[in-house]
Amino acid sequence: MLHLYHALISTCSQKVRLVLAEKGLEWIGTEINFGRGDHLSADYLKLNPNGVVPTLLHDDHPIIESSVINEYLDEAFPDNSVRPKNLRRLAHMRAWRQYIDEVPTPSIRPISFNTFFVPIWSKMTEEEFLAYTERLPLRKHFYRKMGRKGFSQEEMEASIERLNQTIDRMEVALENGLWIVGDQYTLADVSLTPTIVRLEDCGRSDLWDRRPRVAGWLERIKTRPNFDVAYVPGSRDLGPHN
Ligand SMILES: N[C@@H](CCC(=O)N[C@@H](CS)C(=O)NCC(=O)O)C(=O)O
Repeated sequence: MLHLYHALISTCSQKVRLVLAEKGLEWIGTEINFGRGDHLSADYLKLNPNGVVPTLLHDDHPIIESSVINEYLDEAFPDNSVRPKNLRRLAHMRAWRQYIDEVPTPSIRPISFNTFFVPIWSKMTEEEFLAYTERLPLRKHFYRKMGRKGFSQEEMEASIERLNQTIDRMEVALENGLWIVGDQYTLADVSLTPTIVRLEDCGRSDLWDRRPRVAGWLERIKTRPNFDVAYVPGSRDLGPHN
């Protein structure tokens, strides 16, 4: 049995929902409400000591880290594979995945956080905000750097610069096929999807105005059957969440 702890708007959860949908797997979900602090409850921290989503339970065994979960799912349920069989292509896909985890995934956070979450934190007092961040196992310093008012213009620009690099690399990669590592839809495409969709939701689709292959890739991504299954209503809501 597959049980996913996730949040609709969480890009890391979207990655896993894309793979579950691509592989046609049945699962049950528990939605984590960040505003209520579900991710910091003692019970949830036993499953995921980092206090973040997603967490997958497979027959009650917890698996954490969205990229690890996605590889696990592809190994445990090999039908409709999202990884190349060829070892060199597999290494190439993993190099992409590593780059995505290191560069665009953290770079989308300042943009995402300023758009989605600052409206919530700006309502807290400084003491409430500091008390909240004190409880975060993984991100205390990241949140304090951000502060209640959000990331600075300088941080936002640095993030956009890194995301521009990613989009340039995608444009080059897509010269060789419909998908990032060739003609097979893989975990590289999955890992990039939530970041690119989030950029679009934050009003930054101008970043691929002059990257036609990336624009075409995004259209293909959105018409794949797994997309609407993973992006259930609410997954792209820009309003403040609690
Ligand atoms: N490396 C982790 C990161 C997970 C992560 O950062 N999840 C975010 C949502 S996308 C979260 O739970 N954030 C809660 C917080 O910032 O307190 C993964 O890929 O699973």
